[in-house]
Amino acid sequence: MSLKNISPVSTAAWQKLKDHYYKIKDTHIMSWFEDDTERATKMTVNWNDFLVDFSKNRVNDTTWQLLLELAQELDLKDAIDKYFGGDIINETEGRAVLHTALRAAEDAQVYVDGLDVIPEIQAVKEKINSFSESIINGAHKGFSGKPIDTIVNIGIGGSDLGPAMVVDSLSYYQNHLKTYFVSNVDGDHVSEILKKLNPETTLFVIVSKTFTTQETISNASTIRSWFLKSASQEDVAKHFVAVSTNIAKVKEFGIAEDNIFPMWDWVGGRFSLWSAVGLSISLSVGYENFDQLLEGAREMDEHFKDASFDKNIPVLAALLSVWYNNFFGAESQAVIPYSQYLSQFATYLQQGIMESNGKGVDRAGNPLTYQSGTIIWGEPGSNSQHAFFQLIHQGTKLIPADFIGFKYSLHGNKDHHDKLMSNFFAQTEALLKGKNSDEVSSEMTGKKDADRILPYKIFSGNRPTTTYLIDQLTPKSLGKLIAMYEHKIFVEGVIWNIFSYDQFGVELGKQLAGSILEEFEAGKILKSHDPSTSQLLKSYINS
Ligand code: G6Q
Repeated sequence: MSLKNISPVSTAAWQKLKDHYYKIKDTHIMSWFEDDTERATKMTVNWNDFLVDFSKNRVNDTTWQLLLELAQELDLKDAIDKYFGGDIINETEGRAVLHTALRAAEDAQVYVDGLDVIPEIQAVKEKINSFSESIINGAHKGFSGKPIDTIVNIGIGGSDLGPAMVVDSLSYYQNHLKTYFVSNVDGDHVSEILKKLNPETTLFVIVSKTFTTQETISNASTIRSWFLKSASQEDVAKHFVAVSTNIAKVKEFGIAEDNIFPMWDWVGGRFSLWSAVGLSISLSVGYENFDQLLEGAREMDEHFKDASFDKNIPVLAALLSVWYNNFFGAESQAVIPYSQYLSQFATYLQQGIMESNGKGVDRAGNPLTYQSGTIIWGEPGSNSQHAFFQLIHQGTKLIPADFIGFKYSLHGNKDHHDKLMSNFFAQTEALLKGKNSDEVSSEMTGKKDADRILPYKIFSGNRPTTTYLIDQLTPKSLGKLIAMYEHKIFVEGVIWNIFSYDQFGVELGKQLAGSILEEFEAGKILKSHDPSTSQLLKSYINS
């Protein structure tokens, strides 16, 4: 069954939220803390090794109650059942959305078209396990008899961002293999990586669900030609494997069936790192750690499915996001991990969040009359404090931010970790409380130009943050965190009454690029273009 089609703006809760917004829009969060000494504990969810503190947000008890009413009126519960149950909720592409099945328990049953998909998932996992083991322990040899020491993932979008982010985030757990990612069709990208490689000891993992993606096939072909300069066609089997649903195309490329790791059309690219798309993760950190990542995601799936909405982390996070997006008119949200390991986390989330919910038509086919989507951005702290934090603290825009930090560092340098975490806590406190003119003027007493400078030194505060305090960055906790954002995306899509799992918005540019490439091949302009593009194409063709 498909998702229900209910416009959020037609609900009673939406109207109540509008009225409520006008009542509380200027209230300072600090005044709510003063009125309610229990606020911090009441608005915190302690779950597993996660402490999620929502209390530094521009919400009071009534806001939460109305947001939860909105979720009820839109029948979020029914949507969650359909999501996990394998219903065709990706209606515009006629597919189920079952990345959750990839991390379901071995004895679970998940049906697609009447077929339980868990046994096939388990079979692919076993293949990932044994293949990873043979590469890591050196049993698998390259064409000259040497063990593999380098992995290159060739893919783009969902076939690159997830594995690249996880491998980087888990680099503490990385084994002796070196891992590179080639994605951009920019030939300089692949050339720079090739400079570092020895064909005798490198394994190439071509990841493409469709196996028709221009960037990936171009990079894979360039790499295969480079490889064949030192090796023969039979050696390809020892050095190239593929992850795809398109077995025929992979074979046509010259990869043996044994070297293909299947995936399924019910796994969306941007949610596919849990499938064989994550092969480079398993190779880099070992299958056990890959399995722990999946286990963490499964625990978050269970929390999302089972916890009541008022204690449900992804539900609360999504409701807050809607609150800021649709009532406060916030355009963007920042994600600031206080861990250098998570430096690619916001980039990864950009695809998941913006490709899923950057939609302008509702589930009835009508243009939206309200905002959807959120612009996501961020960089690790403390670096970002010295970069864009000024705008968050004193700029004119409202930027709700997620702060993600860990109680224990991985290398155990307590001195550094305390410094890092003191910044982590200080920033959210500063964003909350700000600094008023009395505080500034007492600090500036007797200083030259004190009166003139005073307004520039005031911080209004009341800038919302949610704190995710997690015990430690492990494969399991990372799995939980990624799955949390996946479910947040889902809930937001349900509320906005949109289809989150297609991505037609990336098609038009691809089509036009194809026809422009034909013009380059012909050496002249063949089609009609707008005047600006014509001028630019002429300049390029004549260069
Ligand atoms: C993600 C998108 C997109 C996709 C890439 C790569 O949800 O579908 O980013 O992952 O375009 O596609 P292939 O895996 O088919 O090469």
